[in-house]
This record gives sequence, C-alpha cells and structure tokens, in this order.
Amino acid sequence: MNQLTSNKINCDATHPLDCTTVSSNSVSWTVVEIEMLLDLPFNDLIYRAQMVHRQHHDPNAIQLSTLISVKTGGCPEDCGYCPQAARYHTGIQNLDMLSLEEVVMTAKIAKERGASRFCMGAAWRGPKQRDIDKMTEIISAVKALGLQTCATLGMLKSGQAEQLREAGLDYYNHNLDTASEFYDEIIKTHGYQDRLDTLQKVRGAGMNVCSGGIVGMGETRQARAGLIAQLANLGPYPESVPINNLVQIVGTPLHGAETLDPLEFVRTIATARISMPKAMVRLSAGRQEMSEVLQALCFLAGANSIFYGDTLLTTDNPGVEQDKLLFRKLGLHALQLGSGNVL
Ligand code: SAM
Ligand code: DTB
Ligand code: SF4
Repeated sequence: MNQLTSNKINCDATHPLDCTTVSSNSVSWTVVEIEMLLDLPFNDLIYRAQMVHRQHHDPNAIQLSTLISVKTGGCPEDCGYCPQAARYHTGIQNLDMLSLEEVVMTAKIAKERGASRFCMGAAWRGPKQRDIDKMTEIISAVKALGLQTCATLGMLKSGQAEQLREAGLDYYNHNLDTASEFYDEIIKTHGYQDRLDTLQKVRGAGMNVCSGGIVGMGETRQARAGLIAQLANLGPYPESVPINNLVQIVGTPLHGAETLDPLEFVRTIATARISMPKAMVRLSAGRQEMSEVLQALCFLAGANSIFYGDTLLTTDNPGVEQDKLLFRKLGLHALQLGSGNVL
C-alpha cells in the first residue's frame, strides 16, 4: 500500500483512485489526486461518487436552504462575478438592511414551504459592530422558528463569530471561491488568506462551516481541482459545500467568461462528494440555467442540497413549484430536520 493509499482510511485498494470507503474527516488530498478523479471515465467517476454518497447519506433526500438578502448592493469589494459590487454597473438597486419583521416573515414562509435552513446574506466586506447587533437579534428570531440558521456577512473580526454563535447561528457561509493560484485574477480587495482566517474564526467559535466556490469563471480543470483539494483539506472539511456555477452578470468583469461544459460541472460535484464524504454538497447558483436532466446528474454525482426559493440573493432561482415537480419526477424528498419540513 503506498502512502497516498494509506491516507484513505478503510481502503484496501492498491491505488488511491480505487478507494471507495473514505470515511474520515482527516484524510488529505493532493491537487493531483483530485485531478486524477476529474480525469476518470465519466461512468467510473459517477459510480465512485454514488458509492461514497450511499455510505453516508440517504440517496433520495435533499436538504433545502432558502436564501434572503438582508442588505443588498453597494459593496466596496471587487469580486469579479458579483452583481452587488458598487464599482460595477449592474443595475442592482442598493437597499438598506431589512427589518427584523421583514426577515422573520420571509423565514416563516420558507419554513412553511419546506426549507430546513435559512441563509441570510449581506453585501458587506465584513460586518461592523452595529451590523452584528442587528444580525444577532434577527438570528435569534429565525432560530426560534425552528429553522437552522446560516449567515454570510463577509470577513469576520475577532470575537464576531462568538457573538453570532451565541445568538444561535448554526452555519457561517464564506466561500473560498476558487483555487489560490486563480484567486487574484478574480478578487483584489481581499486575499485568499483573509478567507481562510475567517473560516478559522468560525471553526474556533464552534460553528458549522459552509464553504465552497464558483466554477465557470474561465478557470482550468487544475484550478477546480485546487479548490476542491483546499476545501477537503481544511481539516475538518466544511459541513456544507456550495458549488456555484457562475451566473454571468452584465457589467461585471466576468460577464462573457467561457461557459463551463455541463458535464465538467457534474464531474466537479462528484469530486466534492468523494473527497468530502459526509458534507452536504449543495447544487447552488446557476440552477436556473440548468436542465432537469443536468440537475438529475448532479444529484446522481452526490449533490444533496439546493437553494430553494424563487430567488438567490439578487438573481433568479427555479420556482418552488418547479422544484416540487422535479422532486416528484426524481422520487426525491426534502431532508427532514423536524416537523413541517415537507416538500
Ligand atoms: N459579501 C459576503 C461575501 O462575499 O462573503 C456574502 C455574500 S456573497 C454574494 C456570497 C457568495 O455568493 C460569494 O462568495 C460567491 O461565491 C457567490 N456569488 C456571488 N455572485 C455570484 C454569481 N454571479 N454567480 C455565482 N455565485 C455567486
Ligand atoms: C453561495 O455559495 N451561493 C449563494 C450563497 N452562498 C450566499 C449566493 C449565490 C449568489 C448568486 C448571485 C446573486 O443572486 O446575487
Ligand atoms: Fe459581492 Fe460579497 Fe464580494 Fe461584496 S464581498 S462584492 S457582496 S461577493
């Protein structure tokens, strides 16, 4: 057994890619190993991903997260994909922070529709103390509805993760977005290490980590492998891994980027599943542009979570009725965390 193979726990195979029973959250992956997965014949890759998926998850249960933008537009950062960056002219209307009542009303509707998690996003570089004060009130109220809570508010300073955790925040979303070597082509106003530091603060406060990235930004296959390896090696890897397909926004630098072959998107999902066996891998932004067949392939490749609701933060998502129909066609059901979460 070589050294790589012995890193893959419970694996008797002689080659790392033959290993189907990675069950630890402390296995490390090289970029080359993830690339080897991406290079597999499609059927072999999907078979591997299904085997891993079925060892850890109900293959027909999908976790539903509903998004709300609690503060929209006017962000000082320069993320090259983002409709909410103030410096790009994307036609987004800047909005003040929503009130507690507005957020709670939307969360109630999300719960009635079957969502188990409510994710609150803000177009900030990071929250100020007055933002944290408002958010902690909102988080406690959403949590009291019996929903899991998630927030994505940008970079955190020392002590902020603890305040959010105490208010009842279950997950903090902060994406690595891409591999470190491609990152500087997409974002210059904050660095890769800043993102890793925020994730460490979230972990340090005892919260669940939600972190993933975006593909379809003109990156290479090696960069996609680099992103997945980075996430898988976070030690422990994130509990939730959103994989976004770039939603191209007129006015942003990434508008016009070469679109990703849909089968390459499915391959990326499969490698996330294989390298992060217990994570909820979320088929995230870009679903509106995907056919039902492509989404079905993503579920087959190990995606077991979606954003559920008519909008993401500022762009469209498939409607609730459309998703219910897709679930019926595929025999899928919503992952139940408590009573009432029935799609
Ligand atoms: N401002 C906070 C931050 O950047 O961490 C939170 C909100 S930000 C909009 C959350 C994530 O949405 C980004 O990290 C990025 O992964 C994703 N995102 C933003 N615009 C996108 C787009 N056009 N297509 C796909 N994903 C996008
Ligand atoms: C994530 O990974 N994707 C979501 C959520 N986390 C915050 C955001 C997608 C945003 C897509 C563009 C928009 O709607 O503004
Ligand atoms: Fe958009 Fe968040 Fe970047 Fe601001 S920090 S530009 S909201 S992705």
